[in-house]
Amino acid sequence: MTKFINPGLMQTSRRNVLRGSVLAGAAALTGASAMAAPRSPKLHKANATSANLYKAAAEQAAESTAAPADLTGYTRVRQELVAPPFAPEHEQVATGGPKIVEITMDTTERLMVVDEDTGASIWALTFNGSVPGPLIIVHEGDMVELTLRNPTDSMMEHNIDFHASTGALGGGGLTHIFPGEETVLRWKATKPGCFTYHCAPGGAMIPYHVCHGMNGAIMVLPRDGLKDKDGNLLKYDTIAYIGEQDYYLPKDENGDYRSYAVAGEDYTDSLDAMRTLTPTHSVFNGAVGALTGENALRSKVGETVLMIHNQANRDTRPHLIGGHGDFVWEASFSEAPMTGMETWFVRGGSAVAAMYTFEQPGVYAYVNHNLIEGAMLGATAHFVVDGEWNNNLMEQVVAPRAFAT
Ligand SMILES: [Cu+2]
Repeated sequence: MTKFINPGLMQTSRRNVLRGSVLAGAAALTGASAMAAPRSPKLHKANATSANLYKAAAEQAAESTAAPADLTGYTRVRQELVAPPFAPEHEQVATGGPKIVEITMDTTERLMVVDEDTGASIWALTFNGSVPGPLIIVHEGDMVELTLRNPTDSMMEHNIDFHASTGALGGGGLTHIFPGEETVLRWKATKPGCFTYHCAPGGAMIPYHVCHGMNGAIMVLPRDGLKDKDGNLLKYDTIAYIGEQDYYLPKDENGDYRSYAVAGEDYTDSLDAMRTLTPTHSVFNGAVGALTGENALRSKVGETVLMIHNQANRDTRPHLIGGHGDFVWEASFSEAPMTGMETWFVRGGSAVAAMYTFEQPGVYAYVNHNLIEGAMLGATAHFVVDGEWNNNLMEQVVAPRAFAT
């Protein structure tokens, strides 16, 4: 049997030499000059074991004598990924046989404003330039075939760990790419449900990348669609894809948010902020206000929305103020959904689907119902819903007035 994880017996290769330089260069980063070297991010000693584990997992591919994958009966399709909060074109009930779903993602590093009011910003580490990364949708039994590219102007090494996949640290051990490199990973979607994916380069770089936005979700639908507890088909009209992101942004001695010239320059400061376990921001879709006001989600009475909520790092508890989770899948789509939920739970490192049919017009706030995080740290979205008001469900019988004394 092949031993996949064996940090002590790594063969020398070009890639090992490159990764070895990462470990050997474990001196503190002190500024932009240190980042000029493309592989300068350091890993603390305590994280070396974790880093080695990720490196060693990559070796199983080269040394494997396993039989090639049987792709008989599969047809190839390409899925064009789109930016959140939108979903790629897809079928809710699969037609035809299993597919090899080809997707492409770039590990883009970009400066993003987190909160215009305070000037808080971050050199976000992203999949395809957005926080969260794009939503991927396949069916159980399909193959996901990802081409992952690291742009030549990147500062950092990246990879991807799919929680929906099986083996090699979720693919994390097989997808390490340096700036200017690409890799292709194919894996079979055997577990139906919503799942997180995230970058996981090893050691402290794992939370550093995840807390800089490098995460997203994949939905693996049952081939015959979503079902209620009696097996009846449940269809949605639209998807609202919401990624909740906790940021730990460094501040200066005056309490102002620091700014940095290049991605990775904040590494040491960020780790200090992350050690507090107290986020400075917890936002939906990358920034305060990304899904409120002009950016609000739109719907109408009678429309059924599937809200997909991803949180790669931290527990959260979505609540739709004025509405409900008619059907909520906190775990597998193979299980009957919970019904009539007021608030549902997203375990850190997972994604959850909640289905709701709007019955009243108006503005709904969709929040993390830790209300400190919802109202003060940014975790709020709005649905603006058009339609006719139903007085049978709610009516203001007496408008606010002074009461008689
Ligand atoms: Cu990364």
